[in-house]
Amino acid sequence: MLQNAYLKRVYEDTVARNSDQKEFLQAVLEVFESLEPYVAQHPELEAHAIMERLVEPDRMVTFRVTWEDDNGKIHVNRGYRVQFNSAIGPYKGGLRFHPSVNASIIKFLGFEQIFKNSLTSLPLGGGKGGSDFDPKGKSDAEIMRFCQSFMTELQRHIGSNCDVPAGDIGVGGREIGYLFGQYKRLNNRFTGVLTGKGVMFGGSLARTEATGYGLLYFTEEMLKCMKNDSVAGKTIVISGSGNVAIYALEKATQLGGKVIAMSDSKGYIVDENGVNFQVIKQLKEVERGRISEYVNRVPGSRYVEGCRGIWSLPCDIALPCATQNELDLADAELLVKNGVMAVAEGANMPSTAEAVAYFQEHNVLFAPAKAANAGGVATSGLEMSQNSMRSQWEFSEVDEKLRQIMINIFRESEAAAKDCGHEGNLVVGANIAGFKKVSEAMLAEGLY
Ligand code: NDP
Ligand code: 2IT
Repeated sequence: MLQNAYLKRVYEDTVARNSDQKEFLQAVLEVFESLEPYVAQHPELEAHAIMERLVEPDRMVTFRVTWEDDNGKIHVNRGYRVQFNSAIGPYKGGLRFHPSVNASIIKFLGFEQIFKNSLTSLPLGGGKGGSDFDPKGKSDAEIMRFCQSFMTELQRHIGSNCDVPAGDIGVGGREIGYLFGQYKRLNNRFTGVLTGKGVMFGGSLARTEATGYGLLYFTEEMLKCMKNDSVAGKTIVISGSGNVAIYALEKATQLGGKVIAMSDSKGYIVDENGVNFQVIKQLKEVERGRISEYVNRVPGSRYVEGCRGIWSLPCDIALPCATQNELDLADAELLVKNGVMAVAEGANMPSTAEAVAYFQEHNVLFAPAKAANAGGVATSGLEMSQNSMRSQWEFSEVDEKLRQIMINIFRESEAAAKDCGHEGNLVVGANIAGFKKVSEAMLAEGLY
């Protein structure tokens, strides 16, 4: 629990004002706990009510999204955009389309995005959005009509120097294309208002791969600096099989690791020979099918119903890449019992607070989401730069910038942890390093 009186007071007030938003409160508490040593040394933060201002978004819009399915039936969903903090740059963060989306989920994601974006060292503020729309089983035409309706409202709130959305769960290249088309149609402006665009209309090469690749660049650096080791030869388990998981699989394999299992929301597959990247990519990215189908294409692999069981598999490295709170204390205990040496979060807040504490108590290297999955938004930042310059960098150029950014994030997080007496604690380090720049900018910019 919080020791610092100022942080405690602001946290209690945040609970009282957002009592039904458990994911948001979970994200706030984690950041506040990390900031205790820093806040104790910086009384100006309390004098300027920095923490009170940080937990209250600049603004949050919710709106009705009406769309018609292929049978002419009309549906209504709820859309969201939270513009959390713009101290260091335009609001930036993905859009999530998933039935579980609500105000708490959007606010936890938007809050985390503030610090993650700061860690990238690029000028990006924090935002997030989405809808409780379920893309599963919808035709391309239905997805297009939903995206058009969603953007018809969202477009009045965003802009290339104001707020730049991108993808997240349920929003990939197809959705970004439809959203971009509608933005352009309504505004008659070809600008970098979204990232993750197709490479033929302003998208950056390597953005699709960036989050998964970045996760592995971070993991490789963490293993090198903290254990004098590497990904090569390690047995790896990855949860999820979406955008982040697919490219984590590819890079992990390229670095010499062996990924033995992956999942979707229904179950997981085990392939002791190493999961085949081409098969997973075809199955999940192209066909949008179920992961259970993998066993019909790869002899010797097996499918297990239910996604949680994936953490019972012995592995050296665990990469949760599906969704929030997918790895709890019981899972952490199993992983530690089976000898896991490193956990790096590809998803946002995939480990519960109890699981994180358990890993740290048992000397498992732990790479928190804000730092480890920042490669996606960092490359979005690189896409914005390319759009502003009206140019396009080579794949290898973007990939190398991404790798350097991930190495820097690791080093800054490690150094910040050491500086405040928490050597080796990358949760504390990442939160402090991300917070420092944002709070200094807020102080410099005056009250609002
Ligand atoms: P995708 O929609 O491409 O894939 C999501 C994957 O997670 C799918 O395999 C999906 O299974 C599974 N999943 C989603 N929700 C649940 C759930 N409630 N329970 C179990 N499994 C679930 O999303 P992304 O790969 O883009 O995102 C994955 C995570 O990474 C999210 O936490 C996201 O916020 C985070 N992230 C994404 C970034 C990006 O650039 N895309 C950047 C940084 C973080 P199924 O197919 O069955 O639904
Ligand atoms: O969680 C994330 O960082 C993302 N979904 C990517 C956001 C972005 O703007 O690229």
